[in-house]
Amino acid sequence: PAEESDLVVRIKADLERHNAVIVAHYYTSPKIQALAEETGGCVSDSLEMARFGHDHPARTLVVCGVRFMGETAKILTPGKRVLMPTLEATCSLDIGCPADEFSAFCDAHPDREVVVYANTSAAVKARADWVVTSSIALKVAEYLADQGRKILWAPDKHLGDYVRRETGADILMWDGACIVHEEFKARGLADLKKVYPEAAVLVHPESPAAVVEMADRVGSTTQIINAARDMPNERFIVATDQGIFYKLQQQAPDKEFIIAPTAGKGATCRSCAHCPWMAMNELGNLATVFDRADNEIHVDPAISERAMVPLRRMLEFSA
Ligand code: CIZ
Ligand code: SF4
Repeated sequence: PAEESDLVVRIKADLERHNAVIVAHYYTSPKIQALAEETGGCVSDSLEMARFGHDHPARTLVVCGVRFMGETAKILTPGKRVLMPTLEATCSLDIGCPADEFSAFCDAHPDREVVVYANTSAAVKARADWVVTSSIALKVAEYLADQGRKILWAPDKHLGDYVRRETGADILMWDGACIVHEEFKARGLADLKKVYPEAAVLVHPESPAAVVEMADRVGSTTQIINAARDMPNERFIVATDQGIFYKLQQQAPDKEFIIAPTAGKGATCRSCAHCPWMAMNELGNLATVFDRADNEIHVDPAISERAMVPLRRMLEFSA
């Protein structure tokens, strides 16, 4: 539509004028991902978003994703201005892990290395020894287990459970979950596999254990995209946010991708398996991102300085 192309023209001009670049997540809408690519920005997972924002020379980062991603960008590059289409875009993992309660939990278990998922607030990261994303969770847990360290893990219990099963690490778990991935159902997936027995099943480890167990590959968004490109299968059943279909189709245009069922039945679902907070990033609010006063990320300097330690460790560990 004409209106959309007007918005795109305006966003492109504003990016240039403000020496800004878009840093977008795979779960945002195809329009935002395409625009990020066209304008020299990045489309990736939270780990690569952090790295890209840190390394890119632009003075302003426009983070299209959810709030913790904006905060991570600000912490890693305090000298840059970090804007988001809306600061309302949060995450059930972040909401479910308030810093004061989490800090008390850590205080009660001083013998454990504190490992938190990137999907947390700056204040929670400031209490952590390690920050991980799903791309490097296994490696960090293995590294700590090899040294005989016990782990306090937060906030995603499904990812933590998966890491425990795979590494045998001694993990004490916070009780959090992603509202999107938690909805994938093993029963429905079993039914769908009967319809498409030759399809490979790709699963994000924020999903429940019964779904993870049925996977041909378990991995982060980037690992899922790479698997779809590299595996010989022509059809894939994918258990992660539907936003990823943009990249999946781009990287493997001849292959077919089917969303894993979120109901108990085999029927696929087009309106679910999509993060409501990621969906808050739209061309409309992106077009006014430089004009408002309510959408810049600020992080308390003391918290920021402390949170930078485990975040830097994350980037170095995965380098
Ligand atoms: O579920 C999320 O929010 C993910 C997969 C974040 C990330 O690490 O890219
Ligand atoms: Fe959080 Fe899940 Fe949304 Fe990712 S998909 S931002 S983990 S609620």
